[in-house]
Amino acid sequence: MNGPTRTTCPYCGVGCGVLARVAGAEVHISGDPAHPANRGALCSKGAALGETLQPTGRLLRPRIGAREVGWDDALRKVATGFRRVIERHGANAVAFYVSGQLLTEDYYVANKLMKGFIGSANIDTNSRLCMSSAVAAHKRAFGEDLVGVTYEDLELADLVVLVGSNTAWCHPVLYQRIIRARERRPCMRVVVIDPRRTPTCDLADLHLPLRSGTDVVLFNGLLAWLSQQGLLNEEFLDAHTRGAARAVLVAENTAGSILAAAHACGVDASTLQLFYEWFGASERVISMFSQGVNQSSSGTDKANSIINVHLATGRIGRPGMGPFSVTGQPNAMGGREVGGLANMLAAHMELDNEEHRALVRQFWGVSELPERPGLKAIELFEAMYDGRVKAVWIMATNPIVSLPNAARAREALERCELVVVSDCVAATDTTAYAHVLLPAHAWGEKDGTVTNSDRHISRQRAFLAPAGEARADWWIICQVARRMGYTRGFEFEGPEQIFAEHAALSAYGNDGGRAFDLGGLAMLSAQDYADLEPVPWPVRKALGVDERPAGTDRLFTDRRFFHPDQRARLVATRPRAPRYTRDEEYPLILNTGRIRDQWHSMTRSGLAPRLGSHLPEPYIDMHAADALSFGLRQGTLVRATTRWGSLVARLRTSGEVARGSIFVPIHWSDQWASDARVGALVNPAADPISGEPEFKHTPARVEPFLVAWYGFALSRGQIPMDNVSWWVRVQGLHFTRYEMAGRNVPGSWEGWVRRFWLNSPDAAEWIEYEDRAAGIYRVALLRNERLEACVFISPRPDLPERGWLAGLFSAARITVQSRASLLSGRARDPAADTGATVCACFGVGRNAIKAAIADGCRDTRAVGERLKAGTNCGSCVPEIRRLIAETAAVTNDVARKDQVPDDGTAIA
Ligand SMILES: Nc1nc2c(c(=O)[nH]1)N[C@H]1C(S)=C(S)[C@@H](COP(=O)(O)OP(=O)(O)OC[C@H]3O[C@@H](n4cnc5c(=O)[nH]c(N)nc54)[C@H](O)[C@@H]3O)O[C@H]1N2
Ligand SMILES: Nc1nc2c(c(=O)[nH]1)N[C@H]1C(S)=C(S)[C@@H](COP(=O)(O)OP(=O)(O)OC[C@H]3O[C@@H](n4cnc5c(=O)[nH]c(N)nc54)[C@H](O)[C@@H]3O)O[C@H]1N2
Ligand code: SF4
Ligand SMILES: [Mo]
Repeated sequence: MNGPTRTTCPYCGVGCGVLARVAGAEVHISGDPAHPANRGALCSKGAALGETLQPTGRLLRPRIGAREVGWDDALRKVATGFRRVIERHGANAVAFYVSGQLLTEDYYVANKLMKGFIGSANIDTNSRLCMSSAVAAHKRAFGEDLVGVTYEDLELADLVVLVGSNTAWCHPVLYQRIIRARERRPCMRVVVIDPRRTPTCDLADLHLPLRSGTDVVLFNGLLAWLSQQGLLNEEFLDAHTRGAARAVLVAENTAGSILAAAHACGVDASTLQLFYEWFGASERVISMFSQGVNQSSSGTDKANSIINVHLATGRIGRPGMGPFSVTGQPNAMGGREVGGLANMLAAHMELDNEEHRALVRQFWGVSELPERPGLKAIELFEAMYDGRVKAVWIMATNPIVSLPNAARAREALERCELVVVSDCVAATDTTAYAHVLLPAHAWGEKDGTVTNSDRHISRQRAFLAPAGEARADWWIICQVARRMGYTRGFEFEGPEQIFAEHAALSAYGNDGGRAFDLGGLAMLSAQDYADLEPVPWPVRKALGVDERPAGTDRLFTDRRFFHPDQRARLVATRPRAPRYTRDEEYPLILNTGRIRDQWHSMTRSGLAPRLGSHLPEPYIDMHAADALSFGLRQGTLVRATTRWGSLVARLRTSGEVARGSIFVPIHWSDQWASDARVGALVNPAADPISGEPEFKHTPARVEPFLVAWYGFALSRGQIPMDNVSWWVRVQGLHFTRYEMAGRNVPGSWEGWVRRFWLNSPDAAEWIEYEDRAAGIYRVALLRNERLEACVFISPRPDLPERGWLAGLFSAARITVQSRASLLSGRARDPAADTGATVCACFGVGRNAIKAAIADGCRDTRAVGERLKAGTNCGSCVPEIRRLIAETAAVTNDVARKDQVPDDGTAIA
């Protein structure tokens, strides 16, 4: 067995270091204790990476249409296709749509090709949907897109404010770092500002469930209050900022008193006052914000209203304080560095800055550069829709799932003359529309760098041979560039050469006026690059002969900002209502976001059985009282509809969602469910400054989706789902699970099952049970004493739990005892049925945890000691705590009439 490869997690922007050890056909994954982001910890997604590396489903060879072709044919097709469109319609008729999941090196050459050589700025990225409001706010406040803090600052803070961030699920290792820090320093307080009561609130001393979209009022109110209390840092404001007086005046005029602000935000005035007082009294404050802030038609103002209160109190550039926009994707930050957004140039230089353009022209050796921004994501798809853009190359993103108004995006691709898609996976909702498909390296094969949320540049290193004929994204781009005739500028032979050029550009003509400077890394040898340790930028060129270039943990320590006058700006922010608000026809607000164990459109995380068991299905989460008033029951199917589209999913009443809104997770595409692409429902409004879509606020309505039967199947083989009205597919260990429902009851269930689903002609053994009058049918299929498949049908959604049955697929043979209980779906020994997974790391189920609690485990520590649950990544601790609280409530015999009965559906 070889030593482990040190690499970086391909999921979230925390950017954890990972050790990957290849042992035969298996890859063992663990956290890298030497990486500053995680110091050895991993969350459930990172820990399950080993389960996602199988070749099943990979795109292995280039394709033109349905035909597999050689690389040369595919590359030539792309190059000539793009050339032809450019010759006929000009450079602005082509576009790239790229992603924060590319490596910096891939991203750099994509940007260079489009802006430097093709001569259009039509390259935009899915970061437009993610970070662009933060980018715009940073530029307004600091003169450059800068995140000043380091993760350590979170641990040093006395007050951590989490705004629009479900940190526990979306940045789990950071969340654990906050928890640990608070254990060490109990004086630390945590405030969560989110309309939902998310699992992140488990840690919160205070939760402000503000009305969706009202963050600017809340922070304007804080600014006004700080000013009234004489808590502004006048010295700092005078010496290092501009715009304070106006910002305060506008804040006072728009937020008014605490009472008025509380009213507008729909929160309790005394709670709001408490938050303001804590903020006022804590010098060391971190305000960490994410998509509840960015993904809004006032996202840029929301972010500036947060930055304002830090500037106004001078709480920036020192340990334990500052505004902190966390990045989502593994290389969202790297993409901003290379200029992957349509309104940036490269290396934090600006398109509309003549001096910057001149520098980049010289550096790239080109005579012209676009002077105006290209099309931003939504505009880009609109331009495809109406024919202005005729050729597009999509890399490492799945827009048919992730764009707002996704049905329109699909039509746009249908209308586009040439759609090229680079992906690692063959079947995605987007690859279905590609004329040319290019197979890219996946994680484990990729080799390059990424930058995480606190500016640490880390290496992703390859430890696997590429699957099939997959190639590096940078290689693919350079090959197309050369075939388009750009023979100079794309001769790179490895990612280290690209990185060196990127680093050199960042230092080119940079006299300190641009913070983004990797001058110290521009001369790395191939070996230095191979060995590169995580380092936070800026990494300036060392001046002394023996000095090694060092990174920079914290920015703004010298109180110098990057506007020409070196002062920061407070931006006067006026609250605006979301673009579309609810009305009689659409009385609810649709909020969308993430769940703990899935990543975006599930092309990777969907493959890992242990990630599929926590929340296996899409759902519509709603307040129990609203459910009652709309006549909907937990566990039944519900259709949610907006002016743009609709979906069908099971109803959940978790208690997390406030009245008047619903929450739907973003992850399910057409590959995994019949009708659950939430992007199809999202309105197309965007922030006027950043162009970031309003993913968190679309007026919606709900109604029952009536079906005649519910069912599920677990099967070793695939089962076609074309004869059902609704389905979801879940990857299990040695089986696939299908949740399904239908509007028509077949004459004979047995006939139906044999004909459509389990048509096995061989000598498999059938065990059946049917209660025709009750509409219940159950069948199990055994082959060589192993469970091959089972199907459960009922007119109601109260089917047996799937956990115990799922475990039978790992059994070498089905014992006589389990045969007897197979069709009941319940183990005879209740302890054998551990229930739906809560702890993904150790595969501990809900029933097992409940049993431990009943047996005397009264806190999460005791549960951890007994079952290990919650002791690895810790992301399930909030859920375990809730189970403990529920059990306590039950044993205290508290009458809980409002509780919706547990109907046995799989959703915990
Ligand atoms: N498990 C998992 N982790 C991920 C990802 C994933 O797919 N799965 N994706 C990664 C990516 S790319 C990103 S961008 C991040 C996103 O990380 P987060 O931003 O933490 O995740 P979201 O669930 O999109 O949204 C955060 C919260 O915003 C709240 N919100 C909605 N409207 C408002 C509002 O008006 N004001 C406020 N204050 N809050 C509001 C929502 O209720 C939600 O809880 O996660 C990253 N990490
Ligand atoms: N409703 C709603 N929609 C949202 C959001 C929301 O909160 N609500 N959030 C938005 C945000 S913040 C984000 S970041 C986006 C994410 O949305 P997407 O970027 O569309 O989501 P992914 O599923 O990550 O898509 C990545 C694709 O690239 C492929 N891929 C992975 N690695 C590589 C690689 O190295 N090379 C190549 N060529 N391909 C690769 C994957 O197989 C997958 O098909 O979703 C946005 N959409
Ligand atoms: S927190 Fe989890 S998903 Fe994010 S980088 Fe770390 S291990 Fe990966
Ligand atoms: Mo994101």
